Amino acid sequence: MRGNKVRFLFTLPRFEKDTNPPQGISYIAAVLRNAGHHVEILDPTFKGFGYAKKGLIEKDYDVLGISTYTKNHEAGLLMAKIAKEHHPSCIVVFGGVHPTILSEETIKDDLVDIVVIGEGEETLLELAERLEKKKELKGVKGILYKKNKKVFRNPPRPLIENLDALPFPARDLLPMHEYLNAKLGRAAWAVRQPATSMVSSRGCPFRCTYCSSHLIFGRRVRFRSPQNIIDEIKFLKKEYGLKGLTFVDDTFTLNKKLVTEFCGLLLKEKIKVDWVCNGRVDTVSKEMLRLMKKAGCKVIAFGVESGNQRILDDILHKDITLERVERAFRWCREVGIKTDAYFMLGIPGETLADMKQSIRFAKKIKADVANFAVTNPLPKTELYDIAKKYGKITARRYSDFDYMKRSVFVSDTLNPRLIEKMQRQANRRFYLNIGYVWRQLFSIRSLSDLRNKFNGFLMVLKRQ
Ligand code: B12
Ligand code: SF4
Repeated sequence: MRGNKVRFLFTLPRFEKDTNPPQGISYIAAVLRNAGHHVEILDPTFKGFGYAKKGLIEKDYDVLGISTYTKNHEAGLLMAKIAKEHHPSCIVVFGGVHPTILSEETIKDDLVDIVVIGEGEETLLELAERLEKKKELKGVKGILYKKNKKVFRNPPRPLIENLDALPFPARDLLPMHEYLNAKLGRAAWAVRQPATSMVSSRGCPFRCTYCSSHLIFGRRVRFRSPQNIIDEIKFLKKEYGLKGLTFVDDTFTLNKKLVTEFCGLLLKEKIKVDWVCNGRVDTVSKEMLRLMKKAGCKVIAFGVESGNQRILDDILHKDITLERVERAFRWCREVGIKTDAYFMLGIPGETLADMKQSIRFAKKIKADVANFAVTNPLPKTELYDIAKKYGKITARRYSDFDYMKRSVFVSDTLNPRLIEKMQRQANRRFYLNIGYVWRQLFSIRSLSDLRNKFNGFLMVLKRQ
């Protein structure tokens, strides 16, 4: 502590390049800073573990906030260990998806002092005020904490109603120049750089069994106003010369009225930005897609997940039909928006034939890019329980839940080797076929198209 000021340091256990700045801790940092608190972010995304370790040892902080998913939770605990060894009196706070869904287990760890459940902005603000005034944590909504080694669970905190009231994320505390020009993901093949990401809503009303999103933000969706999003885009253009933007919302296309208003504002104010977003095939119309295209939308990523209607209905509760998928992809092609299709392989209940059907379907809908993830039923999702009915989850540690790399599910019809083999085969069949290559070459309109295609091609090679 300096005077009575508590110094906060936020971090995340991510040690490899990425295009998406950590929005969660950046929002919290902005809120704390606006209220006059001292905040820093240690983001090791581009510099790796050695940089994180050095920062944890050398920096001055009283409270360390660590954000974790399931996959990187153990790495987060390792960071907490380093911090406690060198700053024994620091308070370690865990937040994010994993601590939220497994809060009781997370707080039991000796390295963890406080767990924040769900959205962190208001909770951290209240926590900061209590800590500065050396008050008790009793009554701070949305936390579990320890006192004399005993765990206390406070009542839950209601979700933030007005997202427009939040400040923009504290991007200035992040290595933004690295993020803005990281030639990765959609920023590499779909939009011009400098590029970054943004969140325009929180929550998703759908019930896909494999998804953890509602566990953080609930099923009721809260939207930022189109004007508030436009203000952030203008700010990013002024500050960083932004040319490309990814909306990381669960389903950007959910509210037709707001999307229409947002596109209208982009066009009215002549704001030139390439943007990409996530959509659901049942939330788009051709008219809406046409307007989105006019307003700068380059790519929509759709979760298709399976080419088998039974799997979509009975296992994933995806509530979409294969006809609607085909139609949405066709509409995108017709209006000139590129498509990014997400598939899951090795879904509990699937057979080899079902996986092959998904690969064929990916080719049939003529997506511009397809991602084939291995299915990892995540803890506390419905799919986790469904998976146990069909077979066995073999994960020994949380880091095994990495759905780009490893399968953790075995059944009579599936095993990790087969699923991983099918993932490689899916990438080969989808990308390395004459129809696909021809379509892609035929769609080159400019030098930047050619550069983006080349970057995309390198990404595919890396996956093999
Ligand atoms: C954008 C995104 C990504 C981006 C960027 C992630 C990032 N670091 O920002 C990319 C593409 C890189 C990504 C990767 C992965 N992701 Co992701 N991702 C998302 C997505 C769509 C939005 C995240 C976001 O920015 N939300 C907006 C911000 C404001 O919310 P937030 O981060 O949750 O933060 C709030 C609270 O959680 C809390 N909070 C967060 N951190 C902290 C820390 C402290 C100390 C406190 C107090 C509070 C707190 O307060 C924040 C503000 O209210 C979510 C879905 C979703 N709806 O959240 C999935 C999601 C988080 N991802 C998920 C997964 C599984 C992954 C991967 C592990 C997938 C994989 N490859 O296996 C990888 C992880 C890679 C890695 N090493 O980091 C799962 C997590 C489920 C789980 N149980 O782990 C989610 C929930 C989607 C799903 N499938 O259900 N992801
Ligand atoms: S639509 Fe996307 S975010 Fe919503 S429940 Fe399904 S997978 Fe999760």
